[in-house]
Amino acid sequence: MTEPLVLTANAGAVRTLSLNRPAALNSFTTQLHEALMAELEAAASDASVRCVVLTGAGRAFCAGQDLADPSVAPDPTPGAAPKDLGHVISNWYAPLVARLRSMPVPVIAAVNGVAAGAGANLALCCDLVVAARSASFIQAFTKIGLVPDTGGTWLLPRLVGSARALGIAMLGDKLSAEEAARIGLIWQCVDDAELAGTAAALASKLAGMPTRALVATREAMAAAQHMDLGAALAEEARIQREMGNANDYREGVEAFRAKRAPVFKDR
Ligand code: T3D
Repeated sequence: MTEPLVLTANAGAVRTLSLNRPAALNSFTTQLHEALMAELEAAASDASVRCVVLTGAGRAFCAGQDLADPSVAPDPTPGAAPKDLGHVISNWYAPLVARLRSMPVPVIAAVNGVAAGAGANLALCCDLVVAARSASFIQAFTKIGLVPDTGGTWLLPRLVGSARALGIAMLGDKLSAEEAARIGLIWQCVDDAELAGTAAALASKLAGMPTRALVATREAMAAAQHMDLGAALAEEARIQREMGNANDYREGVEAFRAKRAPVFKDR
């Protein structure tokens, strides 16, 4: 029997998805895109899931596009027509980013090894990124004559400012997990042996929190990036009105006043 391209595991309300093409460092083929998208859809529509962890099987997180995939790799035959990479991005990577950024639950990237090209930006699209000390992030695009995709042009300057974003993207150098955490590209770098436990603890904590408020926080922060302060304040009022009408807010305040742990159920 062939191994699934995405492994799934459940622990309480946490679903872990592991990219599973270790021999090719979990690089993306069309089939891996299809499998990951299907698992993200399944997690999004399963009310028992309150947090998703994305990681890689084997020694890598994800090496981006599979450059040996004949549907995207340039045809070496003289005079062969170039492949339409715009089509690849519009059909696969852009929908993947949109799916991740609109998940109805928080998503954690547990970066277990190298994250290169689209694999690096796949991780950075997640809400929290925790990486093993031996992991690294490489904006590998310019090395093969491409520009950052999978949200990289949008994410990088927002995460680390345009000076660092341009340095990271233009040079394409390997950035250690430690350095990535130091400059604010990711949330946390931990010792390799602690990655799984740290990601599980973070996921379990998020799964017990008010999911709608967490997701609305992601959305509000993204939306505020292209607003002036006045518009952001108005948007905060609009969202807070919505949160204030939800059961989780009532539960949170009641639990606080009763000095007990809250039990959040909205999703
Ligand atoms: O469709 C489009 O092209 C547009 C979309 C673009 C999105 C992108 O992601 S563009 C960027 C694509 N990714 C890369 O350029 C990264 C290429 N890989 C590397 O630079 C290195 O492999 C790493 C720095 C990631 C890791 O280096 P290292 O020394 O730890 O491992 P390795 O020996 O290079 O790789 C191990 C195996 O994985 C090797 O296979 P082999 O020789 O053992 O059979 C290698 O070929 C394979 N592998 C690694 N990355 C890819 C890959 N195979 C296919 N595609 C890959 N991206």
